[in-house]
Amino acid sequence: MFNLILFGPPGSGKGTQSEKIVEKFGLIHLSTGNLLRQEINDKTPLGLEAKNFMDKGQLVPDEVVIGMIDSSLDKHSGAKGFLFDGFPRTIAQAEALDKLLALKKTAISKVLALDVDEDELVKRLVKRGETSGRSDDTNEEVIRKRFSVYKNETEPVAEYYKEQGKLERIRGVGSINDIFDALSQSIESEMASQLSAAGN
Ligand code: B4P
Repeated sequence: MFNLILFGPPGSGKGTQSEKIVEKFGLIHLSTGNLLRQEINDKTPLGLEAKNFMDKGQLVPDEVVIGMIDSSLDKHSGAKGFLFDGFPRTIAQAEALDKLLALKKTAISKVLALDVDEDELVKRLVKRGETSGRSDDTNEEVIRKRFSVYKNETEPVAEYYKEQGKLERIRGVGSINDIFDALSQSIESEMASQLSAAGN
């Protein structure tokens, strides 16, 4: 299996690039942000709980998102691989993901981190807020809160995967297609080395 994490701060383009990656490489797209927004739209108890955290720019509790990922992995047991978008966002989530994948006799193949500076991110999110109807994008204070949560709780996850030798940083500024080309090259080279390792 080929399991990829697309990592980066809020608004770095994870959702945008994920759609193109899953189409090209045939991976199953697991976006915890999308899964949570679906629960909110469906007005489920989980969605109502999650909305309280998301509207304040805070992370939803680990056990909630880990449970969602666990059941999504089970739903797609025949998949050739997964693209994790916006997950893991804490060290506890990263450790839980490693355990869930080990149970399925697989592991994370690669972590691609999109690097974008904060001023560009705020610009993108405020612009998206004008049309998306996402309540976490309309207030600059909430957006800034999401960055501070990212720095404190999520950025250490990059170090976790760096220690495993799986992290690669890609510049996330420029045209969407140029960034996609850089991501694709890295995925193709990792897939090739996974195949050659399997052949040895
Ligand atoms: P997410 O849904 O993951 O969203 P995001 O981080 O805000 O955005 P993303 O990086 O996907 O940006 P996008 O491509 O859309 O999280 C939302 C909230 O859910 C979190 O704050 C948290 O509360 C909760 N949550 C989610 N997962 C969780 C977890 N694992 N644990 C706990 N809580 C969790 O791009 C943004 C904008 O930029 C778009 O408008 C796009 O058009 C534009 N854009 C993209 N690429 C561009 C480019 N190259 N140039 C110019 N603009 C570009």
